Amino acid sequence: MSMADRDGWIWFDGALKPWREAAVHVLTHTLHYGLGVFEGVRAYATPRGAALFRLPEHTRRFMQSAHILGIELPYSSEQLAAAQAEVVRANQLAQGYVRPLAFMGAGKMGVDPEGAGVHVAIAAWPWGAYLGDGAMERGIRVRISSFARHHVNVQMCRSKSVSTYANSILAHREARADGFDEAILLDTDGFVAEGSGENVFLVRDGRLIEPEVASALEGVTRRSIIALAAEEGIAVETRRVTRDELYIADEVFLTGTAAEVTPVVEVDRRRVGDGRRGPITARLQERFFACVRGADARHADWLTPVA
Ligand code: PPE
Repeated sequence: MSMADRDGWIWFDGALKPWREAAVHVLTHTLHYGLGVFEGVRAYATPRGAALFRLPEHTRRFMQSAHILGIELPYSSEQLAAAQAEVVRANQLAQGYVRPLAFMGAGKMGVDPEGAGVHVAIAAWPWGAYLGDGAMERGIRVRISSFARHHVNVQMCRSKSVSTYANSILAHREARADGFDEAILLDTDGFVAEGSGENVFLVRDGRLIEPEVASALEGVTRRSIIALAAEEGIAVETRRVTRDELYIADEVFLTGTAAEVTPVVEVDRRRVGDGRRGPITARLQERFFACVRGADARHADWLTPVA
């Protein structure tokens, strides 16, 4: 079923519209020039009904993404947070994925977006395991991309910008065509940056290591995992990471709203650890899924019930 042809409701410029009517003109500025930002937020089924995971953090990043690119959002963070909950409710989702998007309109053509107009849409739909069924237990196989992640002065990576994802698509397609599940990109200095749609972690000698996120997105899932690791007494290091360090890591995993916490068991046809999900990855997955399902009272504040 096409994403455009569904029953349901999409919040579009301040009000819910029937799903099929949430459409734009072909001369929409962002379609041509790529100035736009988005978010991805998961709603999970909890004992209190559907709840959005870390809604304030995602909403804040949405506002900051727009700020970085000079897009003036015509809504407050309170309005945007309320709208995201409204979309989950209106579509009667017990769980799902919420996609806020801000883009420049069809007011004018030409690189200068002044006068194009800013639009905001929020859709939500059910979305299962991002990297395939069974990936959470079995783990996935990745390759280092031949494409570099953006230099920090090419595409500013603190902004979750639509244009960043052409680079992600190149990397992901290359990896899939070569028989891998996902790509990990290096930065322009050759150090590990991130997955096409995920942050990367590795485990060495019981310590959790995350690459510096200079040319990666500051992931909300990543931040949650770092907090959970600290509670588990696992030391966390942030520093530059090389691709060969991934080859000799005891464990590697990816984090993201869509990918959640996905183990990596092979990098560039080299087995990671013993080729199976490692114990620290399994422990952090368990903690993460307890939090998102509302089964960990310590992190009840990470959930915003939509009702
Ligand atoms: N890096 C990239 C490039 C990225 O796209 C994501 C999320 C992350 C890191 C992790 O960020 P966070 O979700 O805050 O933990 N990728 C989104 C888009 C996936 C898609 O295919 O669309 C997501 O997971 O929602």
